[in-house]
Amino acid sequence: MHSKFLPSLVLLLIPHLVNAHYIFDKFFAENIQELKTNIRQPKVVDPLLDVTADDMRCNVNKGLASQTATIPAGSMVGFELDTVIFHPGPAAFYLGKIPEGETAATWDGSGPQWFKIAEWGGKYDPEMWDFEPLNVRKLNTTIPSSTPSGEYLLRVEQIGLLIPLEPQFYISCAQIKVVNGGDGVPASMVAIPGHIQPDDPGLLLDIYHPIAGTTYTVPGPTVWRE
Ligand SMILES: [Cu+2]
Repeated sequence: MHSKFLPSLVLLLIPHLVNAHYIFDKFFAENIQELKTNIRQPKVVDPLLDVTADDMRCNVNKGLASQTATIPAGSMVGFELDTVIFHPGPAAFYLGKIPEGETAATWDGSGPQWFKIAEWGGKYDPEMWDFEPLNVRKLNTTIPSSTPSGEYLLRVEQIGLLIPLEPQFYISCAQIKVVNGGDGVPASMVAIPGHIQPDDPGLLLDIYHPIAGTTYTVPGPTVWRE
């Protein structure tokens, strides 16, 4: 590691020597708190490092989830971590539409079925890039109200940019069933992997050397909300 990164890294890591990573291990919604049984629980706390791997879909899991949560379109959904997000970087929520013949409890996440419904980015700060989803324990948004009814995987992707040129991916999937949906047609549907290229500028940002006047674009497709 290049020594110029060291001071900032040490500051970021000191409070977290015991558990230097984190897992989105709980789901919540308007009437649901700390549900673990609809999440395909990641096997280990370590992040994924290869954006081109199939594991990018839903992480390496202990197994499928035993439950699928029913969520009205237009209502809130979120993920909660086992700690706070302490690695600066962007985050996004995706919905994966379950293909014909599958259910949320069986689908492996393959095919161009995914669309982004929310994202959290960063802004320039002369000291260090300032990312919105930092030091929070929960991320949440609403299911777009025109989302068609049916089963989906809800996927969170938070990208830790603490080590320049070595982005870390923190990913979990929750099994949900959207009810009272609309007739929207999700746009910018993508396959995972394939949703982010390894040379995406949003992965290669050096957060410790901000350049004035630059902006940050969260990796992946544009957000669909109708
Ligand atoms: Cu970590």
